[in-house]
Amino acid sequence: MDRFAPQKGDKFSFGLWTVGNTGRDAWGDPTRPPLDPVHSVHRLAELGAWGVKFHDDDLVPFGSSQHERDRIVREFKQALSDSGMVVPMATTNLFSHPVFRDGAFTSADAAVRAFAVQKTMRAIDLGVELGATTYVFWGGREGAEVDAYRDPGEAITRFREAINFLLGYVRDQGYDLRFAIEPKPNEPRGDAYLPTVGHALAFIATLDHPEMVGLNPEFAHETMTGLNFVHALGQAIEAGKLFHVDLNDQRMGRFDQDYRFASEDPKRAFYVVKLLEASGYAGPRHFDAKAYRMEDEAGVWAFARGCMRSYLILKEKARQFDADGEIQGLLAELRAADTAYAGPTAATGYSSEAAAALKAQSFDAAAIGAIGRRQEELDQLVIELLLGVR
Ligand code: GLT
Ligand code: MN
Ligand code: MN
Repeated sequence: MDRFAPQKGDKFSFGLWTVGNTGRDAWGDPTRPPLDPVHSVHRLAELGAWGVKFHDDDLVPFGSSQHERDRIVREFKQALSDSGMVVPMATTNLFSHPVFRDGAFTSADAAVRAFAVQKTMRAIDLGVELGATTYVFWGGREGAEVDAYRDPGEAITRFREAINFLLGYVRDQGYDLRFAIEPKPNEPRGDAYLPTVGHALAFIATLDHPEMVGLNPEFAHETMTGLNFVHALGQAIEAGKLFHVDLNDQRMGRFDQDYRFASEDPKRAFYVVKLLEASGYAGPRHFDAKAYRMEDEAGVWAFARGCMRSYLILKEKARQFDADGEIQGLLAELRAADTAYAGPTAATGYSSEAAAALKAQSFDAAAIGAIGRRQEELDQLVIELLLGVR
């Protein structure tokens, strides 16, 4: 058996918008026809995926009648039950329609803000009807090119109003649903509000029910501007806020490329997988990526298979890292040196006694921490592991 063949237990998921991406970009028309959601569900299930996600409009085209909506939902539910696929997450398209040209929740126009909240309540109903327990908020059009009119602080206030209102709605309906905010620095806006994991974490703490709201960090979004996604992920995990994750790949300083997972920077992807697997994160391993524009439908499925295989290969590499005697020996030596100090520290928590003891402690600054950090050795071992010679 192929040991890198994905299984349902691996919890891999894709968005309808990812495999269904038609290759349209700012300079060119679609290169592939749209995929029928029912077809995508079946193909993903055959490839070993576990879940499928959607924006309201990916499943039920904007402006559909109630009758149309009901037919689409019925057929989609049938496809889910026939294929054994689940819908762990859903979201709202608040960026495609021209009404959102200058924002949705943060639009300066009160009618647009209200419409965005209404659209989201309906989309939440749809997501919950299909089984979603996580709801993603990516503020696609929440941003600006010009700061002459809207006060950026007021935009945050408006964003908070909308999220608080929607938290109230979810509680009122008795839905089992948590929110996950997805930061992004720019694109399609010149600059987006809530641009990074750190900004979003600070925002969450100001909400009415912060315990219901976490993060959906995306590899490409932190990487675009040169931030370290592994560090962003680590901070989200440490804060207990990793509610969902968008995996893909990306080169720094480019537009949001959304490449196949691990295709550009397998080393950083390795650390992402290693961290996720060690963290106890039990949510979807979601690929928010798309096939290259030059591909046809066969290329789309090759892309989807590639995302999942690379994840599993890197998971195997993470296991090797944990089992490698030389690597673990080196780590143990470093740890032994790092934990040898037994004097007063901040780790005990503050007390006036602890403060007095630490103030009085004598340190030989020339001697402590003076060993080489052996990161050259360690990094080379990781590289050799990844290159397959260990
Ligand atoms: C869009 C965006 C993604 C978001 C999706 C959810 S839509 O493709 O680029 O990062 O996760 O709204
Ligand atoms: Mn992206
Ligand atoms: Mn994303």
